[in-house]
Amino acid sequence: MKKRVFSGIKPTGDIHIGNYLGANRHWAAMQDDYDNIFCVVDLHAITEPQDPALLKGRIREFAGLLMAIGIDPERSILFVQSHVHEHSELAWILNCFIPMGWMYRMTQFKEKAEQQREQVSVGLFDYPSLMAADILLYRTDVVPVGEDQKQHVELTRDVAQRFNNIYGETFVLPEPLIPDVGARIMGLDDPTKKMSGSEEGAGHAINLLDSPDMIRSKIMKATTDSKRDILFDESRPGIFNLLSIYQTFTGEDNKQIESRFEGKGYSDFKKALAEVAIEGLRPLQERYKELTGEPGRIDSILAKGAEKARPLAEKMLAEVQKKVGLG
Ligand code: ATP
Ligand code: LTN
Repeated sequence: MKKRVFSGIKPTGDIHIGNYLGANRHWAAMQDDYDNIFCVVDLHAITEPQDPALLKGRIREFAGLLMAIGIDPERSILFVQSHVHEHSELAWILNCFIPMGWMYRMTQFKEKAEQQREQVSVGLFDYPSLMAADILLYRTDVVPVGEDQKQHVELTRDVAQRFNNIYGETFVLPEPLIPDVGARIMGLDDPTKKMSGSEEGAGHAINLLDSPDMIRSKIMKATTDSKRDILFDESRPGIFNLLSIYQTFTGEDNKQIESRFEGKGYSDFKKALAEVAIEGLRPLQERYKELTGEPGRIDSILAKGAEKARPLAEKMLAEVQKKVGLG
């Protein structure tokens, strides 16, 4: 029996190379080794204000992009979170087993709450409980995510363990799986901040559907420093980030890359990086165009995905309800 993988992506902003290099590309590459479930987490998206028409379009766009990256609906279940209502129901039950103190420690909430101040919703605070429900509903062993989600997977383990201690073996304890390189791609305009779909600045992120000219322009304007050498030096976050992006696209090691650019300037390196990124994204952009050319194709794949996910989720939720004494 293969181990179960579950991961999710929130349909907000645009999918950027941080998502792709840190998470989605690994999901596609590991499909044959695991029993996979991938989810477009629209209920997580509404923890922050969304335009309804835009959100609806993005859910489809994100699903299409995941397929273009290589998620194969024949080999993996791909569905939309809100199509399987058991996610919300299990999240409520888990809410009642998560101490407030654990939630207060979540750094992603602290960062977002600081930006949003009094606009911040209870849903955003409770986000990790819904994420725990996503993972625990499917007896997940492995959760491939970027570095920023590690704390949420750890909280999921903790609540699973707590529930199991009270009611006996119920949930599988999941492990996060974090890539060695690319786990934390930083913003091009500010390499001290994680590249994020919620940042507004035009030069912040390279999006998966960006044209070659957009990619060139964003990379040429990326923030570096006043030094010259092109070295993997973590104390120089701008050039370090660009080198990491180069490395994740090419798969070459540090030494190979450093020697290729020895004696060259930042501008030469940036030009080379832009071409590597353009070529790296071209195949998936072409596949995306093909997929969206057929009306209804993505919707029908998502409907089938939900049909496959639903019986698994129903079974787990029924077991939990019974143990807790509901109904
Ligand atoms: P936001 O910053 O708006 O909350 P996001 O851009 O981080 O959203 P998510 O949907 O939260 O996007 O993330 C999807 C996946 O991509 C997660 O596994 C996450 O860890 C990973 N990821 C997101 N940003 C990066 C990044 N800058 N570097 C590496 N991985 C990332
Ligand atoms: N919180 C995650 C998205 C997400 C997720 C999940 C990832 C929601 N549910 C379950 C893995 C497993 C994020 O912001 N990237």
